[in-house]
Amino acid sequence: MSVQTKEIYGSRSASSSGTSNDDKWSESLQSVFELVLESQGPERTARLLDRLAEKLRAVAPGTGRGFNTPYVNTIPPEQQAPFPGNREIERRIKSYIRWNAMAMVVKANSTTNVGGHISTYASAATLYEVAFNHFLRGRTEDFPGDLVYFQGHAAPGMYARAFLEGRLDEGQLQNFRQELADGGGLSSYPHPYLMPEFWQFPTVSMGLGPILSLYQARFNRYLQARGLVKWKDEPKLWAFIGDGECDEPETLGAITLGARENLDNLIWVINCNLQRLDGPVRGNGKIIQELETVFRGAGWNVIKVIWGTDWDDLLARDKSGLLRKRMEEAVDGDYQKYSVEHGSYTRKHFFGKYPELLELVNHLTDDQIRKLLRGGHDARKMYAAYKMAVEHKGQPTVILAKTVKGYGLGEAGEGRNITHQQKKLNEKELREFRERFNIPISDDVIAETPFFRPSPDSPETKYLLERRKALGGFLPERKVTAPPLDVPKLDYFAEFFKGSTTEASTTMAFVRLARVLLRHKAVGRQIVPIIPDEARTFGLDALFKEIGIYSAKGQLYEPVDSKSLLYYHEAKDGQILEEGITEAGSIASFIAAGTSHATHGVPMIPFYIYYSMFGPQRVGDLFWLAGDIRAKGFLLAATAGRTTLNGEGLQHQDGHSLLHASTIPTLLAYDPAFAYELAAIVAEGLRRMFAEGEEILYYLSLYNENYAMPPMPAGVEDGILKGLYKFKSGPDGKQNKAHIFGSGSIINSALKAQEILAERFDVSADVWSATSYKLLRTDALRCKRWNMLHPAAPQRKSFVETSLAKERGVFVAVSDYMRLVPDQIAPWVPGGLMTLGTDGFGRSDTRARLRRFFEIDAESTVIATLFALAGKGLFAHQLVEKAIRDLGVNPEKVQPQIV
Ligand SMILES: Cc1ncc(C[n+]2csc(CCOP(=O)(O)OP(=O)(O)O)c2C)c(N)n1
Ligand SMILES: [Mg+2]
Repeated sequence: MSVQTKEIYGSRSASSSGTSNDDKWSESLQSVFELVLESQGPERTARLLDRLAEKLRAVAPGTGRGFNTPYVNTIPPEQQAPFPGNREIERRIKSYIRWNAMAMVVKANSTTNVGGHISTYASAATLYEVAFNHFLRGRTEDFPGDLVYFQGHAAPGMYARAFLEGRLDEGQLQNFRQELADGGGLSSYPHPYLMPEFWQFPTVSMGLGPILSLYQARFNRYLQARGLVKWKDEPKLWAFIGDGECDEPETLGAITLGARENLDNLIWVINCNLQRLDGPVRGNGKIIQELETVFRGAGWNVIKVIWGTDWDDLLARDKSGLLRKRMEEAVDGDYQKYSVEHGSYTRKHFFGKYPELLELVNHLTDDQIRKLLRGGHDARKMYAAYKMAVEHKGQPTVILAKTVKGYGLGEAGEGRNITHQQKKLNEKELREFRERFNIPISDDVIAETPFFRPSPDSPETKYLLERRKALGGFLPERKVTAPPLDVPKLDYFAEFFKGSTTEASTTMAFVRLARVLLRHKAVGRQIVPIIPDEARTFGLDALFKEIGIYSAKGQLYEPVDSKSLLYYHEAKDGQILEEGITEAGSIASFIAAGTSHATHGVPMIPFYIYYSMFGPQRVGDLFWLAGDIRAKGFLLAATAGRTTLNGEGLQHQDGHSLLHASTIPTLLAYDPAFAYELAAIVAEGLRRMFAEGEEILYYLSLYNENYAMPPMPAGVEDGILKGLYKFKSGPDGKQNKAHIFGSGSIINSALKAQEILAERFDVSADVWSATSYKLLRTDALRCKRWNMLHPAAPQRKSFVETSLAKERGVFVAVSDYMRLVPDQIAPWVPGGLMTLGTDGFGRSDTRARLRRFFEIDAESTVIATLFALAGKGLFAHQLVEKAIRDLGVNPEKVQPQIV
């Protein structure tokens, strides 16, 4: 620093503290900056500034502003696209929707306690209405429509709009959250399972909508890259998200995918009303600034819409920068307070901190100060942001729109901490709401909160319908248009029915099956193999080379293993979705592929193969959602079984995911033992889902234990599909009879026990393969219920009852899963069912030791069978005790299940 500059600006230490010195520095830098900007243009200037910032960091590492921009709108007024709509009419339409959305909830809760939300939509109405009137495109002949993820708790707003559009009637609105009422009602939230022609995407479990939208945006690119769809225009994906919802790991955890894959078809609109359910999202900070950092860091285009038009003038006159400074200083807790207080409070506490700011707002009354709009309530600001978002290239866009939660509710909830839960308004509050939004409802009926729909020839209805027509049609709407597929018949899988003496696991059988299917001319191209970084574990790496790994960028590098036959092959038209280590992302891809029949009219067949332990246990809510969204496809729970996956220990060994999976109503859970069972189930799944169009899911456990795969016995197909069939009868002429149900690779314990029982204990045991306890139980429950409700009619018998009716002796079940799995059918087994299973935490050890530890090996199965016989008085208890000793089982050993 020269002596002269030191004189002007003061010494280093003095200048670092004083504001006026800062101003001087700022002015002088500003003039240089303007010169550079004018002569060099914005891009070059940005580069030069970056270089300077780099120099600064060389002296003081870690300095700099990072990823934040000032707390003002990203789009300055002079760059704001003009609003093309009729603001007055749009405002009226929005007001009517606001009213009806509120009325639905208030009405429902005047006679019931079914709940509902008013304040979420109240804060988001402008975000939705500008989008509906100007951006969201419906489905047409050659365009699948934009895909919109509506924030779950804003559902009343979507119903209220559909009412104005004439798509829903008053009776349906009346029955909001009363789906079982006469004439039907409306589901609480977006559930395609419950309203299959209306909702496309379930969103209400926070975080799931956002992650689905990301992987769906990528899946849209995948379909295009593989030539499976040809669209006139590329659909956009819009996800409306809560600011509180951003605390969910599923919301933010995968956003880098958006930038990595240049998903400029994706737009997130985060409604930053600064509140969640209990209170402020970030009372002591600023959620918009925090999210900006995260998204900019992740490579997204960020558009902040913080201030409404009223603030433009104030900011333009803020020459000193003090207003910006004040905006920056105030935390969200302050802003929330300003939204509930009178204008005088904001004048005193916000502007009043600096005398210059008080002067800036001298011309405004307190009421005008109170009404200074936030950006998310200003249609002009939102329009400009959406326009910039849809035109942005190369990156996904996130719009951070600042709003007030419960906007318009006044003292009934606006900006208050209780607002999320508010579902009742008294008459005074209803009148205020009506006045504020100018709803033509008279005093004498207002207490009944009647719905209001302008007549079909009113300017509002005409305008609204014309806008939707111009944009291609109504939204949301779900339509299944996919054609049936000519799926392979059973004979296509002949090789699996023959059996093989070469030892193989069911996982290996599946890999073989996948390769055979990939070659099939009608379904091969539709198959989507999805893997979260475990292809090598499952032996699927052979597919890398054959069908390629999808990558939007192709392969920009020479793979390290390029010389090998099975090299890691990424390609623009690759078929595999290799997701990396993300089970949430992988199942999101599964859901995108498994709903393609409805979303795009293109049937796709996802095969998602993963570590069974990291299935529904890890991301159960997404599995559940797969049922709600009516996804189809195959879920392959590999490395199944608490003891079959040996060595790995407690956190890997799965002995319960079949139970998690069984909870999903549309899911068929199978635990097959042999290659032919697998083939029969997959063939049937293909038929039901892709030829018949059933919206169901198949869940199959796959094991990694090798053994000879037997040929399929005659006439067992039906039993395989229904859940139980006799695989191998015991020898004739024995004193006692028993039946052992085995599943998965543990059927081998049953088979070995069969030999021991015959040779050493004079027991003939039939071995059955139990492929699905869930299906057996569901069928049995169905019969039981029918019988109960038709007590005088001839009583029905379930499949399991019919199958076992003629069998005598005792019944034992053994599997690599918890006892609860076979216990499901115990009530229908003659004389009861003795179950063995892997209850308790896993251990690292060999299969043999693990199976003894969990008491599911052959010896333990023999003991259980003898004990069951003893229980019926068919075998002496002393002899069971002797057998325990002879078989080398320690009766005092540790019990795996401890509580
Ligand atoms: C996974 C999950 N956890 C909790 C809830 C319950 N819940 C519903 S809405 C809500 C608050 C939402 O706040 P925010 O995302 O900010 O949305 P806003 O209503 O403010 O727009 C909570 C906690 C839920 N729906 N999903
Ligand atoms: Mg919120």
